[in-house]
Amino acid sequence: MTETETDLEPDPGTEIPEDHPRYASLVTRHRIEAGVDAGITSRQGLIAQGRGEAFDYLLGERTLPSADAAERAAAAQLLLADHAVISVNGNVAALVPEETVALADAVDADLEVNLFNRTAERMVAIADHLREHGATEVKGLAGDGEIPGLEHARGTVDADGIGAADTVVVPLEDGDRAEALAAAGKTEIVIDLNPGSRSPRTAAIPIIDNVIRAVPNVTAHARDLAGASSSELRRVVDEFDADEALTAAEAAIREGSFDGDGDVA
Ligand code: PTJ
Repeated sequence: MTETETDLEPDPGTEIPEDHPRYASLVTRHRIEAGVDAGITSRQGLIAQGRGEAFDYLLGERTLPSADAAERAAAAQLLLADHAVISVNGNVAALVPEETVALADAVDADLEVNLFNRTAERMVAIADHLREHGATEVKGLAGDGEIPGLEHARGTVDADGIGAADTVVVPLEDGDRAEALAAAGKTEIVIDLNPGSRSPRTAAIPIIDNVIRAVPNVTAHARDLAGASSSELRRVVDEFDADEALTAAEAAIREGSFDGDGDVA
């Protein structure tokens, strides 16, 4: 790590023992907390993480088969796209910077910082953070485009990034923006733990999974599908049923049991 590099790992002495039953959840919390301290994540990001965590708990903190199918369809859609962009906000940057850069490389997508609570300082801090984790080009700072139908700062995008994209990955997206992006004709891939949220319900491909598990799994599927023909990729996308995936996630949440594998502590 360089001197300027942002370290979001636990400080020595506050490390979480790997055999703790809630290890993954506690590491995630720490990363978000450190993201706030580093000026990457907004304080609202802490609340968003808490909300997501509650859904993840009810899902058993696992990738459902329906989410895995969505992740494969997302990989196929990204490989089919003419111009794919992965939107990065303060939570995604704190939780999965390296994994997001790896996904962009695997599917030849652009990375664009796009914030709900946009400040110049956070835009720059996130772009730097992604570069420190291997990104060569990060869009978002030009801010010379608009998503039609949104008030100024929330609609600001790069004209040659999200503005020109045919496919966008929007993890943890706000419902208004997800609807506006869909209305602008983008094929949307949303990652969100809440199957009832407007964003995944708007998406062509809703991924109901923790971004920590989802991003590397989309990359793994993309690597697996790298040699597939366009028609094979199209078939993977067409066979995916968004409504079915949302229903399966909701059923897992409503019908889950605390006695199962996702035991509680
Ligand atoms: O960095 P910014 O300014 O762009 O702000 C980002 C947040 C996430 C704070 C902003 O977009 C926001 O306020 O989002 P919401 O409306 O709170 O929605 C966040 C959604 O993400 C909720 O539906 C959560 O369940 C979900 N979520 C939270 N953590 C995760 C998650 N989904 C997947 N993985 C997570 N780790």
